[in-house]
Amino acid sequence: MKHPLIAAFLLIVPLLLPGGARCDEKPKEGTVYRATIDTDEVQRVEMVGGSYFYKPDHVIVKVNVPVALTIRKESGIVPHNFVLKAPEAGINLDLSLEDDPQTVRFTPTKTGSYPFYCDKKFLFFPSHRKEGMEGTLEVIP
Ligand SMILES: [Cu+2]
Repeated sequence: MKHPLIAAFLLIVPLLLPGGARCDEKPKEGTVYRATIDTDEVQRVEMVGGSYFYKPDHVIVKVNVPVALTIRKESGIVPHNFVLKAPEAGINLDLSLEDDPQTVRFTPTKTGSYPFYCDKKFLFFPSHRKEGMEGTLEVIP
């Protein structure tokens, strides 16, 4: 028979699983968003991150046109972030997502496909990125 402490631990672990109750919010398939250039020459993108997704998770923008990315976190206690490291394209983003939207600005200087992801990880569980919290910024001519 199991030690009572182990039994208690096994009971508690599911309660601590990040986002367990919110899995249904994850889109079944990826979503693509193709940015348009506003009259002020800015490409505006809105995004939500949560357990374990970004929506949209495939964003298409034009090269050498400023991007204003407004991103927020789905409600809940699980922390998430947004990491996009593409120094070759002039992009270096690493921000903690908040419930309130925040806007970051950057200008992609090189065409290509660049991954973004959440690098949060809870104890011995797989990283959020491994759980599917990643996407692609596609920079087109
Ligand atoms: Cu995350």
